[in-house]
Amino acid sequence: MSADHKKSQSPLLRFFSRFPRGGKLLIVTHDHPDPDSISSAAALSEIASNLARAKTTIAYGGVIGRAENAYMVKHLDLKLKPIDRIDLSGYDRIAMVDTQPQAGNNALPSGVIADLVIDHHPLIKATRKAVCADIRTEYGALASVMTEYLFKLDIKVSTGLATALLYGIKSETQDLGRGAYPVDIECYLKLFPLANKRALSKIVNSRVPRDYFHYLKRAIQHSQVAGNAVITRLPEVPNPDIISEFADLMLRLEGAAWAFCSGYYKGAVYLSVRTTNVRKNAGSLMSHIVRPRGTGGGHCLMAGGKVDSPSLGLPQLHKLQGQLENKFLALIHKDHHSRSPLT
Ligand SMILES: [Mn+2]
Repeated sequence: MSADHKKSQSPLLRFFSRFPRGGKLLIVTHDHPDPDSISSAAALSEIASNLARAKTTIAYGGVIGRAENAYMVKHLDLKLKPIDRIDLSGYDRIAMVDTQPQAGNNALPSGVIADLVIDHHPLIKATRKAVCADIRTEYGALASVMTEYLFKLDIKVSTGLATALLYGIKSETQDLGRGAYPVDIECYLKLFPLANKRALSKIVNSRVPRDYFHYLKRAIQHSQVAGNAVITRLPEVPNPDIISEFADLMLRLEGAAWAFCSGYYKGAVYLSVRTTNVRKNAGSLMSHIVRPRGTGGGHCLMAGGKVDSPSLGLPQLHKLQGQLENKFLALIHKDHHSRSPLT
C-alpha cells in the first residue's frame, strides 16, 4: 500500500474509529439512484458492518426507474428504502454516497449535516461542513473507490456485492470507455472473477415495460439535429432515468459530439447532457445551463440537471425547454436556428 493510498483512506477509517460500536448508520444515495450509487451504498454498508458492527439502512429519494437498475436491486436482493419513510433522528450517523450536501440531487434536508461524504463529483462548498469527506474526482466510478476500500480492508466481497459493483463501474463508464481511469479498470478486473456473470447478463439485458417503446418512439420523433448536437425534447416522462438513457442513445448518432435531452417529471424539468468532446466539461456546462433557478453538475463527459417549475402547462413547458436548449446550444457555440428533425 502506497503512502498516498494510506492518506486517502483516512477519512473513512477516521469516521469508523469514532463510530459507536453496533450503532445505526443511514446511507443516503442521490435521487433516482443509479447502479454506481446503489452499489457504493451497499459496499459502505458491508464496510460499516465489518468495522463497527453497524446496523445500516440505505435510503434514496425519487424512483429507481431504469429497468436495469430496478432489476439489479431485485435480483441481487439489495435493500433500499425510500427516504420519506425514514426517521432521521433514529440514526447515530448519516453518510452520503455519490452526492454531496446541497448538490440538489439528494433528499437529505439541507439543515441535516452529514457525518461522512464519499463522492467522485467535484467538491461542493457545503461538504466542508461534513465531519469526514472523501472526494475523489480522479475515479470514473464511485464503485471503484468502494472496491478499493473493500480490498484494502481485506473484507470478503460476496458474489452479489461484486456483481453490483462490477455493474456500477461498467454502467457509469460505458464499459470502461467513458471517463474511466486506470484505477477503474483495475477494480473491474479484480471484481470480475468474483461476480456472477449470468446475473450480470440478465441485468444488462433487462426486460422493459411496453410503455418504454412508447417513450422511445416519442424521443425519436422529438429529436432534432443542430450541427454535431442532438436535441431531444420530451414532455412528461414516467421517471427521470429515461432522460439520461435517451441522451446516451442519441449520442450514438454518427458525427454527433453532443446530446441534450430534457423532460418533465413531478414539477421539474430534468436535463441530461452527454458529449464525446474531452476538451469541454459537461458538468460545468450544465451548471451554467440551469443557472440561476436550478441545480446541476456532473463529470467531464456526462451531466445532469433539474429546474423546479411546479405546475407548468404544456405551452410554458415547451417555452422553458426551448430556452434551456438555446442556452445549451449557445454554450457549445452552435447556431440555434439551423435545426432539422432527426428522422
Ligand atoms: Mn457516480
